[in-house]
Amino acid sequence: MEREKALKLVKEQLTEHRYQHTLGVMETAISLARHYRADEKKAELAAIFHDYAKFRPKEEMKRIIIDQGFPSDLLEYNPELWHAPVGAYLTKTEAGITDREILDAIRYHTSGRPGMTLLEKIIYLADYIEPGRHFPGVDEVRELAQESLNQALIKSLQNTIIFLLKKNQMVYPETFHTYNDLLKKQE
Ligand code: DGI
Ligand code: FE
Ligand code: FE
Ligand code: FE
Repeated sequence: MEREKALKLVKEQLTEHRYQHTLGVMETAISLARHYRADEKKAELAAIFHDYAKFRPKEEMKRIIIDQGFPSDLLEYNPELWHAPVGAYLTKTEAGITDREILDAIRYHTSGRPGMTLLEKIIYLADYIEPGRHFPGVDEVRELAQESLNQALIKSLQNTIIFLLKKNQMVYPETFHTYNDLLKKQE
């Protein structure tokens, strides 16, 4: 699918703010893909669709998670986690994108997963460091991302886990599993 068509489909689903974020993720993902020799076209499409489901009603997301057999424990954790697998599903059914690597990069862009692919890592990080993001620690992750995708990912997962702990929020176990998996692979 061409960039213009993909952007048009996504724009209809998002607020202007979230659309601008999506453009930032797209540019960042393409640049990381070039840097780390991943497929730039897949990075572009995964980035464009990564937040496709962000504003779907909770009831609709819940139904899709149940009907499509996504892990039902997701429903016990923060609803912020739901738009990732639901986004992968809707990108397939509504936008007609069938590429497994693209759909998995969308699916795992919030929680991560152990054994993340190169494309999954790129989308996860691009989402975290795109130019519109301004939270504490983001510049450090931007710098790390130029040197090592894994080190940047480890730092961003640490930041996210600490952020959730400080807000007294639960942490989805997959986020810990992703973190542990990357640490294990350091040496
Ligand atoms: O959709 P975005 O805002 O662009 O970013 P995202 O899909 O990475 O969502 C991140 C939000 O999800 C962030 O505000 C923290 C929240 N969240 C809630 N529970 C968890 C979680 N993020 C992770 N990684 N793990 C959780 O358990
Ligand atoms: Fe998201
Ligand atoms: Fe993220
Ligand atoms: Fe996002």
